[in-house]
Amino acid sequence: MLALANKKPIIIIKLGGSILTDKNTPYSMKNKVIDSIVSQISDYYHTSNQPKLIIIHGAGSFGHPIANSFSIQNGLNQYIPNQILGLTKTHQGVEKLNTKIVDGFLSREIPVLSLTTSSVFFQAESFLKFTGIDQIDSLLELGIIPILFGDILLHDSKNFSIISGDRVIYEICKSFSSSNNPKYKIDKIIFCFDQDGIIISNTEKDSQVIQNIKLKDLDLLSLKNFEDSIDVTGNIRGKLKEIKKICELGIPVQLINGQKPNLLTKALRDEIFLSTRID
Ligand code: IP8
Repeated sequence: MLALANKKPIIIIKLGGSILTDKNTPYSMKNKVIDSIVSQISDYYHTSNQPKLIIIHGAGSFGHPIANSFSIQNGLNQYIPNQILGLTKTHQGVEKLNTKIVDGFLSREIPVLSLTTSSVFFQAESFLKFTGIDQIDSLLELGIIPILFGDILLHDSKNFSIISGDRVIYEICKSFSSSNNPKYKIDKIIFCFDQDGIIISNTEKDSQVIQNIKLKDLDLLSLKNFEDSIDVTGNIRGKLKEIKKICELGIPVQLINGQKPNLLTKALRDEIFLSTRID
């Protein structure tokens, strides 16, 4: 087996739905932000072949409002009219956002390929099955950036729910951290969202970005409330739950404002700027 030092580094980038879309207006893209993010990643890809990248994006207004209107996150409910059609429309919404992102990279000559999350994840009775790690491995070996996304999740016994992009990241990290995966190690995860980092509020009026925090102190934070948009995977609190699990694997996490120009480039190059680092 390769020693840890010989493993090739990977950075995972999460593109939050809040930066790609206007979460409160169904099916609305933030084209300027998408272009900026795609061009920063493309420049990085052209100028550095290490670390390798994996991209995961959220659903934003292409997934959350429709999922919520058919209560997809809560599973099969025979009293909700057309719920099964809503399930398929939820998936197709996220596919549309995915196509926009993939097309952006291809038009800049960057080889990316999306793996449909609902085809490589399946909820078995007592555990979540993930069958995509060999495909991700092959894509990375070929110099292709794999892209996955938050999606619907099929269950056994005729049911379904939603899987968030954050959970997808955790499962990929878990697979790469296991001893069966000798080739790669995840260096860090960059979460791009619409705030400068985790914002804590000391008082009603006074709030600040917390810049460095240890995993063990995460639960002590008094978070500023941002529960203002429809989010079937739990807003910042839901995300922090998955982030905590990722940090428990020993992988550092950085939360950055993906709407501000060039911050993703800075994060990829490990430059210092206002953001939250958790380790
Ligand atoms: O935006 C949610 O993924 P997230 C996926 O990463 C759907 O939380 C379909 C709502």
